[in-house]
Amino acid sequence: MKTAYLAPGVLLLLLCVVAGLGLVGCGGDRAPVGALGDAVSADAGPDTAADEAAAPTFGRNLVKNGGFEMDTGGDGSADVAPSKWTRPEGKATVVLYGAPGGFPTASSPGPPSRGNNFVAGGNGSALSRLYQRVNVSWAAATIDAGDAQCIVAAFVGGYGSQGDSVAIYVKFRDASGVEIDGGLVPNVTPADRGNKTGLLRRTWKGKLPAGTRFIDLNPKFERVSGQYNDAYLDAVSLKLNDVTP
Ligand SMILES: [Ca+2]
Repeated sequence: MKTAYLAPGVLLLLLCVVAGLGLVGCGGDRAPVGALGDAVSADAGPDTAADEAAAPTFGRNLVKNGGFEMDTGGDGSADVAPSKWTRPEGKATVVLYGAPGGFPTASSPGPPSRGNNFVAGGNGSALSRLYQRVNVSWAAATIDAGDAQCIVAAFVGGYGSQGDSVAIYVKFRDASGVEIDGGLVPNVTPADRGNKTGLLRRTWKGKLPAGTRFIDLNPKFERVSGQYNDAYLDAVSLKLNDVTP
């Protein structure tokens, strides 16, 4: 299921598309970030019921089941929908690290605290999407003052030299649900991974536009080769920081 020829032209096209998309963000940069509570260890752990019940605050991961640990991961062929996410398209599925067939293992490049599971684009799904809406109205005063920084991070990756990849489209919406701006957590190419199976960290950060009340996360898994969509995702986090001068 993992053998197919990836035309170099296809890969180049993908790179161009991603580069182009990067130009339409809302001014946020995608440089590595290390300050402002963006430590890797703080956003890559397994989720718990206590995590979910806690009130949202600045500096805290606001994504539910961002580590995909709420369900029992399958072997990749079994369809396991991730809790707290909807699937507008395709069948992205929860998979165990180390599942047979060449999936990422506990020792592949990936989150330092990866838990048991990640999500793959799924069997027979050329295009898979996940969706989760995060309510940030609790931070309205800081957002409307222009002092709320948003950081979205995830580990994204793929299989060997194959070009299947996932990027996260981020949409900022006002109280009426109207999209007012957006950002992109970029994908990882086979070249980025050194043609090795695994996941690398990608981030997007920027200030939220005044009026933002909801942030939509839309991971998009795109298959380039083979029958199986080997775009991999784990450790999704979204944090707000109060950067009031
Ligand atoms: Ca995980």
